[in-house]
Amino acid sequence: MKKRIAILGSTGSIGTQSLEVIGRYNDLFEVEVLTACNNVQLLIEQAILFKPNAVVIANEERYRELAEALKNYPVKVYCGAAAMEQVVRMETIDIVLAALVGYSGLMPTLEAIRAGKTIALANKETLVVAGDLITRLAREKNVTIIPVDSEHSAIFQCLVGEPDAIEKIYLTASGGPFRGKSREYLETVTKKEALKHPNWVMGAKITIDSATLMNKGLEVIEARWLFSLDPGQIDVVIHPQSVLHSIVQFTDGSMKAQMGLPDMKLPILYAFTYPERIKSDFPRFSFIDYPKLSFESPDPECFPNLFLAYHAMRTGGTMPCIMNASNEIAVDAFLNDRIGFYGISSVIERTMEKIAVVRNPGLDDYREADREARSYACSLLPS
Ligand code: MN3
Repeated sequence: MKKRIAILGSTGSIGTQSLEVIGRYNDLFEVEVLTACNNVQLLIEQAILFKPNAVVIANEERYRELAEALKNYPVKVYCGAAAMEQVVRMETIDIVLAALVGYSGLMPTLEAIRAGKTIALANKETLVVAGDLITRLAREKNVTIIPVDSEHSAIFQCLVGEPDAIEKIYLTASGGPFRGKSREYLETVTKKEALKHPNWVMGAKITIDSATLMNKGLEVIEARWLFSLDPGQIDVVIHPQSVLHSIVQFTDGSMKAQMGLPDMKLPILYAFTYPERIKSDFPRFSFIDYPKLSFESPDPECFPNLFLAYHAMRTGGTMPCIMNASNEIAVDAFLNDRIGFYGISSVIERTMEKIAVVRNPGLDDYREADREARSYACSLLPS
């Protein structure tokens, strides 16, 4: 039986790469649902090519265009945020790939878990915002969350067969385009420079997060929930070659790392085939091409966002949600040339200082924290 996959965010970077994987191994997988926010043209092309059962466009204004283009195909067409949350419950879905960007991934992922679907998780913000709630619900519903983020896929793969003897984990970080640069230099960098990632091709939001190291901060919090770790068990090491995707150190001091070429199609394929591995024809790693692997500590002076994320994680409650919301606002402002590189950290820090943290939050507390943090972060932006 083919595994039937719903892709939330099919027109983004992870979405398109996962469709490449599905297309290449179409004897194993088929597309059941595709959803996108705005990119109606690409969604139409994908729907015609992959013949899903249903498609959803989140932006309701694009519905007519989508429905018109697909009227002669046997594809159900829906629109709006509510449809996104409903469509994941379809009987015929085996795996939901959560590849939306930011906070918007939370509700559909939550619904998919409620419906008992296996989750391939590429949307790290879902766990950053509401990790305790999400992981608790997943345990209750006996739902497996398979990480697609390359570092977490690495840890997940290292833990196969021995999940319980973790002493600590090391998440590797490429360091982004500004590794080794001075604070002075970073004061004046532009979005154009920030959008040039050395190793990974990704969407704009995550690429800026990689440049500020907030991406690694989000991943630290993501790892905490995925692998039930204490904050002190998670370390970050800069590894510019992006070949060791992350490392587990076990209680006896032994370490396991997962390695490979930096290509998201690998963790995507693993998430789709788990618990099995299949033969792939992806390019193979050559040691000779990488004669030197190097490691450094992250620089707290230059990249305060990573340390803000540790602070948010240790504070707990709604603080990571507040941090995430203000980061989304700040990154968007940076991408629109409204603030500079360190304006991002400043907006986040000031929002984290201002908004009151709720301990033991429920879903409504997270929603409220997100709303409040966004509104306050916006008020800090130059008009
Ligand atoms: Mn990653």
